[in-house]
Amino acid sequence: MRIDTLPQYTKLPSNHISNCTVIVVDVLRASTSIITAVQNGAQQIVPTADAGEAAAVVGRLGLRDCVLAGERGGEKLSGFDIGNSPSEFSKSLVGGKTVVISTTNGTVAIHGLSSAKTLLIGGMINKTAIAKKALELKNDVLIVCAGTDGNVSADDICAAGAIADAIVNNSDETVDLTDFTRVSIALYKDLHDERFDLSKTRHFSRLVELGFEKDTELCFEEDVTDVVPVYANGIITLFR
Ligand code: 3SL
Ligand code: MG
Repeated sequence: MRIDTLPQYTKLPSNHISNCTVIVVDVLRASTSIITAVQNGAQQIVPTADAGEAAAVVGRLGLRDCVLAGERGGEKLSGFDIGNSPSEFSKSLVGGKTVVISTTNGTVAIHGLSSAKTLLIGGMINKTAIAKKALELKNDVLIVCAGTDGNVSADDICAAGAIADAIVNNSDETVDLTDFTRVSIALYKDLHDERFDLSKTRHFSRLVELGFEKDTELCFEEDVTDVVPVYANGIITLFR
């Protein structure tokens, strides 16, 4: 098995990913919110790239069974039920419901990677569970960091490294790692051993400025859940 890592989301030709397990990582915060929503019993999650489309989907499905979630610039979109803080996707709110979500980078990346053989949503909170699932699937893995506003985001690189490290640690066979995957594992280990200060990085510090410090802590908790969300046919559900 080979693990490659893309530092930031960019459109890829379908044939590049049609035989791969792709893991999308937007650790701050879309991936973590989506994993939390699935963990808390959301029946399905509909990610949309566009905020207007999200509202239209809710209109079509009927408001009573839907939760409309999303952000732009980190802040809740006007008229939406909730923003993009993982803690907002509580059991009492999302249990048994359809969550329609639109975020600046994460949901755009999920859409753009839909031609993957299998498309999984990863973060720190499910790093070992997703690593084991990727090993079960036996295909080459491409970890795609969503990035922030078209830039590389160190938070995503650390989480990608955490997932790649978990794959290596749970594999019985030698795993072939590309150079950037090795870089991401090294950054994750530096974060883990407090040699790298993520709080100084751009997206992390912006979220703290906006008052979302608690989210940055939640998003970097490791192995909180075994839930692995999968995206297929326009919806995210629990991978079984
Ligand atoms: O870009 C995204 O998809 C969001 O996760 C960004 S934020 O953390 O909600 O600002
Ligand atoms: Mg992000």
